[in-house]
Amino acid sequence: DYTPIPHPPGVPLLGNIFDIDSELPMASMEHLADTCGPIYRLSTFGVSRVIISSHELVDEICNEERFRKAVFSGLKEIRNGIHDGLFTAEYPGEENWAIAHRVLVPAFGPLAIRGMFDEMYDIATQLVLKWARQGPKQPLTPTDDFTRLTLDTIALCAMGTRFNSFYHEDMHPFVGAMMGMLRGAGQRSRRPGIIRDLPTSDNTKFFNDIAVCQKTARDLLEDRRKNPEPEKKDLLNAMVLGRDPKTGQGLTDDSIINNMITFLIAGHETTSGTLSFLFYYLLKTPQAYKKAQEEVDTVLGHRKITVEDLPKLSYINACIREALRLKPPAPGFSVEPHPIKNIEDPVTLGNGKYKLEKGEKVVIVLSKLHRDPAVWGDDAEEFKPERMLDDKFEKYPKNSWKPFGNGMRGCIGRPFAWQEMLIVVAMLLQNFNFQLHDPTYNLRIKQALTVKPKDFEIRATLREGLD
Ligand code: MNH
Repeated sequence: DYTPIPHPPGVPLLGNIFDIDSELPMASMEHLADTCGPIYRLSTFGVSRVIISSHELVDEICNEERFRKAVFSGLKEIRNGIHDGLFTAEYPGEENWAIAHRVLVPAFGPLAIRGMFDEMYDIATQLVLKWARQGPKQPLTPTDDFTRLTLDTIALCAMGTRFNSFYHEDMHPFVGAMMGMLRGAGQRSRRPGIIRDLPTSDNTKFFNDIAVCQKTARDLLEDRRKNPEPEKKDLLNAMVLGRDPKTGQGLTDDSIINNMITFLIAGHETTSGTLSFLFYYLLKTPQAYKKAQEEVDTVLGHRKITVEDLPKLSYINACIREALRLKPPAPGFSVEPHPIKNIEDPVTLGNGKYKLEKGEKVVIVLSKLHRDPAVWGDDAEEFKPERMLDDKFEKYPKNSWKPFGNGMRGCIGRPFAWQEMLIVVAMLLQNFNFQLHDPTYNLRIKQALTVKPKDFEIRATLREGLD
């Protein structure tokens, strides 16, 4: 006997579409968790999935013997553009995932990331200069500028190309096409299947945007092959020159192109969202802001940041972890029963308590997991970086903090993003004093593939005595 999984009633045929705000689907899933509990079922257009949000349940689906990443909804649509690239590959099944994973793991390792310090620093100085020039009265839109920062950084480090986003109001054509592709993927995932196959102008634009991304990436690859730069340690070289230690194979051109675009997609919004949320929380939590700035002043003083400084920024490190806990920019991920290893029939959750229907996927709502009082206590809603200092952080139960996803399909770019964020946060706090443009601003969210603050504006005053 199984316990029934709560299921908001919905309407015939369309199911729960009116329970989900199409602009803010994740917020709807969070609210439904408040009324339905840590596990519930939603169906739309005849497809149902199970939404979970307690640590106990998430811990269960993190078992990679039983579950694997599910590529569906928005991710399935993005697959039209990046196919079996790392982020959207169906694995097991698509062997290109395993080959690219083995080739790229060292390229994203600590040593390789250290080698990218100068390039990350270069882009961060462009942001500092821009804000310095705006002066203290000008409202700044950190979310847009952090997106310029993360795009330019990943483009430079991944493909050795400069978008120079700080020097243009309008986007580089590749960026425009990539954003169009992400927007299109989101829209398409909220429509019934038959509409996706019609030659509507939206669909035509979606596939045009994909073609532009693919063409730009292919040109960059061909350029690198014609003009090799063997001493360059970027991700493109890692993919062009790298050989799979297991099979000896190199990556195919298609796989390189898919992964180049993948890094841009996976690597920019998440990092810029984290930085934006972090500044929001710092500005709303003056004592944490003060500690973070004091740390920068102690570690750096007035001198230029170096790669050796990064491990000393332990409070800022904790601030980033805490921002990722409260507002994970990739607000969820999905799994399904492992097609080979999981031989349960039926598949269950809650230690046999709940039964999944055949083919049902499971969606993890991270912001709820990250507030589970069983792990985080009664002050789970508060921004308290102290709880994320190393000695405490290491003691939280396994699978209670998952902003980077799970297991072998977890984020490969984590050390990259982490270094990039430490550098820019330290440089900004070193050079500026910040305040909210509107002191009464409270966090509002906009959602695409990821979530970001909406209408978040700050002002930046250059600090005395710093050049
Ligand atoms: Mn990243 C996978 C979050 C930065 C490249 N990333 C994931 C997943 C999450 C995630 C969650 C798992 C998604 C899923 O299960 O469907 N990523 C983040 C966050 C940041 C981030 C919160 C920044 C903060 N990611 C980056 C950066 C890059 C990158 C930077 C590239 C330079 N991420 C990836 C890739 C994958 C991924 C590639 C897919 C890994 C795989 O499945 O093999």
